[in-house]
Amino acid sequence: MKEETPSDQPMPEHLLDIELSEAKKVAAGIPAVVQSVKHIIDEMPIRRGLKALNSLNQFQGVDCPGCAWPDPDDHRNSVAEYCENGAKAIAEEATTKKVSPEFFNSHSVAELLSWTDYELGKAGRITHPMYLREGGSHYEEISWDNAFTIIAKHLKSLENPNEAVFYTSGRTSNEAAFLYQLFVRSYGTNNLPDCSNMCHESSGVALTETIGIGKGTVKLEDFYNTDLIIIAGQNPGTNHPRMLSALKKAKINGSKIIAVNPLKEAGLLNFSDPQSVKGWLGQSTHLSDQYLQVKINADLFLFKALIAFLLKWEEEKGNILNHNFIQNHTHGFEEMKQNVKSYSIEDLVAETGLTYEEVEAAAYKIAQSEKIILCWAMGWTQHVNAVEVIQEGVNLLLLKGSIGKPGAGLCPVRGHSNVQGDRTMGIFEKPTTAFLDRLDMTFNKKFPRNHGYDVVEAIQAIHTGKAKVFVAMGGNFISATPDTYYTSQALTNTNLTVQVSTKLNRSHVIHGKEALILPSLGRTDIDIKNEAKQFVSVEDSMGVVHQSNGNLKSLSDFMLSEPEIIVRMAKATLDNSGIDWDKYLIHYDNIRDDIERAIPGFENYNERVRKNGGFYLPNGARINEYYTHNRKANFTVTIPKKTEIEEGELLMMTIRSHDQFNTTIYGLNDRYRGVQNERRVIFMNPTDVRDLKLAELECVNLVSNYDGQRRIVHNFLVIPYDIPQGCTATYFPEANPLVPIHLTAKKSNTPVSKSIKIRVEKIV
Ligand SMILES: Nc1nc2c(c(=O)[nH]1)N[C@H]1C(S)=C(S)[C@@H](COP(=O)(O)OP(=O)(O)OC[C@H]3O[C@@H](n4cnc5c(=O)[nH]c(N)nc54)[C@H](O)[C@@H]3O)O[C@H]1N2
Ligand SMILES: Nc1nc2c(c(=O)[nH]1)N[C@H]1C(S)=C(S)[C@@H](COP(=O)(O)OP(=O)(O)OC[C@H]3O[C@@H](n4cnc5c(=O)[nH]c(N)nc54)[C@H](O)[C@@H]3O)O[C@H]1N2
Ligand SMILES: [Mo]
Repeated sequence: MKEETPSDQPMPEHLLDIELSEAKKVAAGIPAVVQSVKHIIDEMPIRRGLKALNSLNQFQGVDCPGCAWPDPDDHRNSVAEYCENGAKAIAEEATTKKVSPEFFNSHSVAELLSWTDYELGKAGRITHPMYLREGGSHYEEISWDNAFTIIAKHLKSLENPNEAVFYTSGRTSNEAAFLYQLFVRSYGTNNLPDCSNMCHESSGVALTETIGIGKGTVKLEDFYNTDLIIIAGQNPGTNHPRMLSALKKAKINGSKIIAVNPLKEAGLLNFSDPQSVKGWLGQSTHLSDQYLQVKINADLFLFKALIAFLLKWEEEKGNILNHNFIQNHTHGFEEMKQNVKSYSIEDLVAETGLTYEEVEAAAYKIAQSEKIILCWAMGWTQHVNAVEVIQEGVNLLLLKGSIGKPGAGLCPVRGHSNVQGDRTMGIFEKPTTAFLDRLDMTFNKKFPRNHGYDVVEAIQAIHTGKAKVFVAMGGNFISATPDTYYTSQALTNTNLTVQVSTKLNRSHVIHGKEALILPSLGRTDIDIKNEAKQFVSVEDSMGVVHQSNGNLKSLSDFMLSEPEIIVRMAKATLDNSGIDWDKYLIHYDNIRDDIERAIPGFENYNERVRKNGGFYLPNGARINEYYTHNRKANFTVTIPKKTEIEEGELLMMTIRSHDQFNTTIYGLNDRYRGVQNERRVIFMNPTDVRDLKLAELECVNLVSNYDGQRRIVHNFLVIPYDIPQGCTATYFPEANPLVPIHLTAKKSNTPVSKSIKIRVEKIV
């Protein structure tokens, strides 16, 4: 067996300041308002905070960088069209704390490496471009021109453009994303991995195969006119809090809700609306009518069982399935039916950790509903069989004809605020021929055809020396990716790492031989070009494209907008691209004009994006047009497999606490789950705690063991918790070193961050 991997995050000293309390049963309410205000005043003068918050999600305001949940089409609250975690996202970005050249002067890279992600992020906004020379101990200030010269020198010196990798995180605007892919493809590669590869890639693959579009099919208004909402593998109370307002409205209009989750998440139980008088009085709306506390990654068994009930009742009494829809719009019904019937319901249910009666009751609610919305997020996308799980969900909706009509449909709830838009703009390592053909026509060029690396392939390519330069448009690659030790070995091998960033993070201190940090304006910052205020645009989780207008003066004159950084990088690197890069910085309308020419659905972009609320992109499945190979919505035959667990092993999911945005740690509390002051924790079933002879708050090491490689993280505190036996939860990114690089979802290659086999080791 290979030796242990020294890949832990630095160990905080405060480990034993932890406080536990009862897990909450109601989300939001007054505590959410209090927290919003607290996070803002910790970071900036209150006037600046109010200015940012008051414009958040308003028609001509800032699009919240918090998540991709859509804004209401019709009505916006004139105050507070945002949530607690939106306020935290604003506090984080609009902070007046500065990471200046003096900061880097007084803290060496080696010292910063000993800071936790939380401490790094809290240092403030990066104000100047910084350069770390080969062998250097400190980042030094550098001019923008010199920074671009260094990038160009490295990119031009590669033997082959495929030796460079260009990552994107999901906050990048449509305008910046379009320019970025244009630059990268003009340079000569499709190496455009993005955070989607670790996020909803499985949804994109599953949906493209079955309904011909890699996006969801619902609009927000569908929530207000539906019979049943199923929310599986998603924690909206923390990660999409504004969804709770939509759920509340759905409930008032008579919809039922079924939650499918190993944890009893507060935001799926009850919602106390801080924007209503009742909420202020402490009254709340009960959300889930049924809570299926399923075992980790047993959803495929569960959904097969639900379908088996529907098929059984259809045979017994009829009137359960939508035969018209199945006949007119789908393909593969008989095969799917025969497959499901080959399993016994009892056997399927036995794998879920639920009782027969519970599953039957859920199936009954489904049978009775004509309009169903299915929502899911990372609890479904980050398993080996993620694509199949989602496709089984699609099967269920197809049986009920719950796609392509109002009040029903598929709703993969996206993460980053513009992750969906970035894909639409061509941030994709596997672009379609249709996309490239149209890009060729628009620019009268021939762009490269061979597919590039996704996130996992990129890490492997860098590790083996096939890729040598790494550029990131936002994000925090080292903390977001799996197998932290392996990935850090890879990154430190590169000739150059370039991070376009707003805040300091671990990817700045785990770097290539040379490294650049390029500070960019964020969503909240005013962006002026040619004396005119510019806006950018984004696409939300439901395919609405709309503007985002920053309204705060930036902290430093040395930050550049992402479009400007990309244009200047392109001009420094490309000798004869034949593209008029300068025009894009005269006015961003010029970028949008080229997007309109290159990408379908953006007709009259500049005009339509200026309308309040923006515009919807075309979505075939929403109107029963399926752009699949057979022009039908396709049923899928899936084969559920049990995760083989050995004696003493437990299954671990890595999840988000209430005080973080991905790798950005806002604070050390997870209020709804009743954990204060600590993130190095493992939630365990009390019986497992007892069987393993552990005690509450005992400090343990966590070990995973794949292919003879022992991976370990140290010093986690045990929290007995209401979670099914055999299942555990830790926070992302602290547990990422345990996720092996090669353990990825079939077809989507997404790291399996939600079902890792681990052992809990006592510290002796
Ligand atoms: N405040 C805040 N907002 C965010 C983010 C953030 O970090 N903070 N991140 C953004 C991003 S990029 C994304 S992708 C989304 C993520 O949003 P979520 O997907 O809600 O995020 P996770 O915390 O990963 O939660 C996964 C949920 O799935 C459940 N789960 C895990 N495994 C399984 C399983 O096998 N079956 C079932 N049924 N459930 C399971 C977990 O218990 C948890 O409730 O949120 C976005 N919004
Ligand atoms: N174990 C485990 N791993 C996971 C997950 C999990 O659930 N479990 N979730 C995965 C998911 S769903 C995702 S989406 C990824 C997230 O992966 P990433 O998107 O790479 O990570 P973030 O933490 O969102 O990136 C935060 C950094 O982005 C920069 N930033 C913020 N705003 C801007 C901006 O406007 N412009 C620029 N240029 N930079 C900006 C800041 O410097 C900040 O430090 O992580 C994945 N990793
Ligand atoms: Mo995500």
